Amino acid sequence: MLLLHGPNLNLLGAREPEVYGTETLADHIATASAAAGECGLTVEARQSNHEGELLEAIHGARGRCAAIVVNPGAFTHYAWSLHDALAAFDGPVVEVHLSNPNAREPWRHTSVVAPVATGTIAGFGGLGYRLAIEAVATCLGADRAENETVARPDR
Ligand code: CA2
Repeated sequence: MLLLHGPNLNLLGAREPEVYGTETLADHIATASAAAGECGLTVEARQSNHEGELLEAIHGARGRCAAIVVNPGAFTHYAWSLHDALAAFDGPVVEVHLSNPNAREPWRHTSVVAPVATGTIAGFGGLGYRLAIEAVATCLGADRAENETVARPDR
């Protein structure tokens, strides 16, 4: 699965710890990778400050990655190109935010990613990544069970 981070999240741990915590991006990737390992999944982590690079990463995940966990940073609130790219991805998409954008400035209350995400986890800090991986694993497990039922309808 693809774990994607947007702009400025490479600076985590360096500033605004009261909002985003003291953990670094590497810490969150380690949390997600450990949780994924427990579920038999592997994590491919990418971060970019450039919208086009995030789009390329999403396109590159098509047909190759089972799911996407994405914290789009401030692109969450206006990058419709991310919305369109994620809409073209065939698999669970979990939107993660360290803070709770709905409890912050009004401009953070809109997510253009949320309408194309399977679900959103926000406000739980680094725990959100573990919760996101558990959600992905559950979604993928449910898909697998459904396919088995279709493939073997007599069982
Ligand atoms: O809460 C989140 O995870 C956000 O996606 C973080 C974004 C923010 O624009 C979203 O509204 C919510 C910003 C990340 C910026 O991170 C920094 C970390 C350290 C220093 C400066 C910025």
